[in-house]
Amino acid sequence: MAHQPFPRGRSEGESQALSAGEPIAAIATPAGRGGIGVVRISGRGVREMGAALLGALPSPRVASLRDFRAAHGELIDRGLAIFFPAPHSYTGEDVLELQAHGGPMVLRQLLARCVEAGARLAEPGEFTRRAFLNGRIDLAQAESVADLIDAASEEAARSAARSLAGEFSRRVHAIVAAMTELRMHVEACIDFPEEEIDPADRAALEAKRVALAASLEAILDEARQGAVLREGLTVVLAGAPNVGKSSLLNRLAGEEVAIVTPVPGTTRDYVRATIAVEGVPIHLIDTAGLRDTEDPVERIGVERAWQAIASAGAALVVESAADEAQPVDTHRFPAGVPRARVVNKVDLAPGRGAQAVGPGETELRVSAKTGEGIAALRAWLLDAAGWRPHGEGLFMARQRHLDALEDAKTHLARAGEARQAFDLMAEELRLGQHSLARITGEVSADDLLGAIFSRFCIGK
Ligand SMILES: Nc1nc2c(ncn2[C@@H]2O[C@H](COP(=O)(O)OP(=O)(O)OP(=O)(O)O)[C@@H](O)[C@H]2O)c(=O)[nH]1
Ligand SMILES: [Mg+2]
Repeated sequence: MAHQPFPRGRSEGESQALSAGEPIAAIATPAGRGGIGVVRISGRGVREMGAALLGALPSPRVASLRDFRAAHGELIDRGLAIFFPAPHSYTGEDVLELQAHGGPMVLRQLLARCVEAGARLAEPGEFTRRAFLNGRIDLAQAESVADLIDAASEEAARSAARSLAGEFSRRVHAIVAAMTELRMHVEACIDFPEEEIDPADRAALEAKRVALAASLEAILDEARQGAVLREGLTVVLAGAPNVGKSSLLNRLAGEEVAIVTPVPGTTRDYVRATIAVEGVPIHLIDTAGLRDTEDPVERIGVERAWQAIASAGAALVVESAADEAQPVDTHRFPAGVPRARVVNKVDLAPGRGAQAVGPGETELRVSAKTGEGIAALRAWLLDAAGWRPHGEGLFMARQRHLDALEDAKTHLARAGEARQAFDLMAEELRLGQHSLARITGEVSADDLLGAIFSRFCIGK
């Protein structure tokens, strides 16, 4: 776990909760049976509870084999107990971890024993929330705990781990420091009449501002890429019946997700599958073939297909090289959404289907049957997601972080426009700093914290 590199997180109304340090307990391992299961307690009175449960409190940070006993002395289990005295613990409070056998009954009894001894059940994310409130980690790091747990690909896990280690926060802090310096420089100018300010000084100020804007843009770019890794892209497969949309979905997913038959109108509902392309989650939606039909069920399917098209982040407009062209009304596709013409079944008609490609339109020739062209299709999907291959790791950023960085960028640009009005410039810089401070949680509102931590799992 990271040391304490940053000022401690604070928010109005939180200070009581912090000083209270009510003891909380939770099963920290997932539900179900496993080799081991962990019950964790944190807060006031942990020492006494530990002594009652274990006979005596183990030495700090030493894994000690102990009997875990019920109130009346009966044995619940035998396992390892580790005591982490405050402030050197996950939450910054006294923490006791009990590693028992991972059976639901054992863990439930242990948890009940902790509650009986005075702890209350922890809310989702409450341990991590305390870690934040006690300054063990900042808000961006706390969020990356959840991201690391939820990571769906190695790349996502790596970037979450980097954020958790504080790399993202350090970069944000470096920018805040540069902004503070610039602001001091600007404020020093406020008291002088315009004509007394040395033009060289004025140029130095502008150079600093431009350099700052560049580093802000760089971190924003990395954060955007991190967000791609986290959110991915939703892509709809659309086109006339029987062109091979479902076959393409199955080919991309590597398994038979959707039903494929030679009968036009096979797919009537949407079928979803999420694939990872270089770690980027691509959420594919296969839809009913677009055509006018009397069949009431298929009709609903076609309506749903149009809904999926309207909300997707990118579209693959599939047609068949082997069949008569069945044009799809691409005017009904939302403008500005990346779109590719995918000519499928090229194994049947290698030469056919090639058409003049309009500006900004991509044509991909593929075969769901043989796999031809699928690599290029995957590459197109990555590109549409906004992904660029990176040598270095990224930060696992959330929309909240991107918004704050964008805000800071806007204020910095406005500071540039303020030109000689130094007081306006200083104010914009102050607002920019404030936006950045929201990322690490140095200024944060209670409702924001509630929104962030409530999405955690219990015991974290
Ligand atoms: N030879 C060849 N046949 C294909 C290819 N892709 C799909 N097919 C065949 O085309 C037929 C229709 O495929 P589907 O994947 O069900 O087509 P669809 O676009 O999902 O059709 P609907 O759900 O009815 O809209 C099936 O018989 C597939 O086996 C391909 O690349 N090559
Ligand atoms: Mg289908």
